[in-house]
Amino acid sequence: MLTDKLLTLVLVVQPGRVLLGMKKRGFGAGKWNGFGGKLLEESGLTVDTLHKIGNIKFEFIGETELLDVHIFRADTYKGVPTESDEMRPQWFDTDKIPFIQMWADDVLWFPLMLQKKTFLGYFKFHGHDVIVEHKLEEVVDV
Ligand code: 6OG
Repeated sequence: MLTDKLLTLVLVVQPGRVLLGMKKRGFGAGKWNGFGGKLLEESGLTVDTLHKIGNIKFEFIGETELLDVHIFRADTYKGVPTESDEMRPQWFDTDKIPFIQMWADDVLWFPLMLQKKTFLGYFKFHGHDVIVEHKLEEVVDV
């Protein structure tokens, strides 16, 4: 039986660039990613408006937890991106996003995010690197 685990993921996006954090420990360590709600605070930033842009469910073969990740975009922020024990923030030009060092699903939905589109997805992973099945659709509203 699969149990749902709700998670949030926030992408701070400005014209031509996106803020990512290098996850230093825990789930997804060694990968660049957006920020979990708590990690955004820990990285020295606050955001005013979060636009809900997507929902992706992740299944990992052999594991009983289904990650139900709610994805938000922030176009403005306050504060200075600051390294914490968990995350090292860095801006990337949108044509130089380090997909090689990111979760394998990101290369598929980041283009939708950058075009300010909304989407629903499902990804089934074998281990942490291989996608064996996926669905991704643009929707009018999430
Ligand atoms: P914490 O352990 O930091 O929550 N997350 C994923 N993000 C992407 N881009 N792809 C995935 O593919 C992900 N699986 C989880 C959700 C983990 C953070 O990582 C995100 C959370 O923001 C499998 O609390």
